[in-house]
Amino acid sequence: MRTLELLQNKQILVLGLGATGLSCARFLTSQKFDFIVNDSRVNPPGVQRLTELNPQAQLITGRWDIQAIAAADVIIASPGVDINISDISDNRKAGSELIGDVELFCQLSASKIIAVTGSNGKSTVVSLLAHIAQYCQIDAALAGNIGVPALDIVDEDKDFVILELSSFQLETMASMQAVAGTVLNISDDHLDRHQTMENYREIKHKIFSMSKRRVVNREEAISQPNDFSSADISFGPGVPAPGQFGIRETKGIRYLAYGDSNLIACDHLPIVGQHNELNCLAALALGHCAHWPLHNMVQSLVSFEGLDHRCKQVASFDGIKWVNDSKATNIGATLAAIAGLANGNHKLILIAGGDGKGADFNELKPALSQVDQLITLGKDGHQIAALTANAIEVETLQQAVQASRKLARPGDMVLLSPACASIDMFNNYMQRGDMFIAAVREMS
Ligand code: UMA
Ligand code: ADP
Repeated sequence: MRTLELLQNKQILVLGLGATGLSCARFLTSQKFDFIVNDSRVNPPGVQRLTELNPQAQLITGRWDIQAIAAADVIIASPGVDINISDISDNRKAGSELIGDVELFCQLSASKIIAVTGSNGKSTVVSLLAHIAQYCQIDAALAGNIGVPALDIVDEDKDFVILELSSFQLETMASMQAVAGTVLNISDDHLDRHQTMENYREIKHKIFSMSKRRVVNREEAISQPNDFSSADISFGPGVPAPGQFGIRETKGIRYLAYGDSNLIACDHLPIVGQHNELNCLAALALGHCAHWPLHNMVQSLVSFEGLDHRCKQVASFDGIKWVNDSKATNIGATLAAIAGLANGNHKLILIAGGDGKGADFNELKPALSQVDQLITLGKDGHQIAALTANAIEVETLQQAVQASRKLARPGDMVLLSPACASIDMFNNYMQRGDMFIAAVREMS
């Protein structure tokens, strides 16, 4: 770990006391820095743990403390805290530093970083990279938006750190120098915070200016840097040019491919759907930029089981398949699930709805023609139901599961892929997915 000038003899303020705030508190305490924590909620989740960690730490809750903000030399904001609100932006003193925990990590860590952002697929790709690293016996750790605050691993001094980065984290970053970075894709998400797609895209694209090699989705213009060129390494669903990653069909079999070489038949991949083929290509391209051995990386793909709550079949009874895609918290993810799972041979029943985070649901409309029955719930369920004539609106997830059971016939598939965040009805997407599984199992 490098030493850090930034924090020496400074007034340090941590905003937010969730996983990130606690991780900052742990780090600052271990390095013997004094600090204040401010959380605008009355009873934030980490109070007890902060007291155990550092009984001297000053905690202010229930409001943003304008005086503490004005006095701070360094403000470390949690990703969920909107740094553009006036309480924060209007009251900072001139010359103060406003950073996130990942920025601090990047200034401290000497590990080589592989950085991944995108609207969808981040957790899948970083977990796949961690799986590949383990298979190839590469010393690597996983951190960031995946759920491990970056500072929690800063003293591990790994050869590689694989960082999952959200737009919220990128917003407060400037000095990362990743060996490779990618924007997997961009679709409407978090516009309640970022306001416009232009702004959201600009924040996502910050990853490119902080990466030595850029891994680019060549099929999606919005994800590409403005100066995208053949010097970049690209991935996409088409046949790859030399030095690029893509898909090639040979004698009726589709393969992941690198330039002229077919690497592995897509049928042999354990995670399904075209979106997961792209995720595999992106992971291979990132690993390749880090000089990981391509042959071993490809071998490792077959043993990657994918993550829970992402297009996973969770039950099959009476000939009906039940698929949990609770992590589909935006329209792009639900579009990918429908594209991957709709199939003229069976009826598809889709359960959707929740908190749409300001998204324009019209983008869902064309894909709904592949859905035989739509069942909606939640805060914005009505908006989704209004897109099609064949929608049923329900109050609870249990009712949605019961209604699906009544409608489904042997051979059909029921897919929970909400296109919305879960916070209007559940603690998080995991709880939503677990409750779906419980309701389905109860019926079986
Ligand atoms: N808080 C306030 N005022 C606010 C908002 C939040 O005081 O207006 C406080 C809350 O009371 C709470 C704390 O801030 O005490 C929570 O901070 P946080 O929302 O930043 O959450 P953390 O627990 O620190 O988790 C964050 C990420 N959360 C968000 O970006 C919302 C986690 O991503 C991440 O795993 C973790 O840091 C470690 O890096 C979660 C997420 O939902 C999974 N990410 C979004 C997504 O994937 O779409 C971006
Ligand atoms: P993130 O970490 O970006 O939220 P996840 O890997 O957790 O991504 O997947 C979130 C949702 O997006 C799931 O519903 C998953 O099926 C879907 N998904 C995964 N990869 C892609 C992709 N490349 N394009 C579109 N949707 C995807």
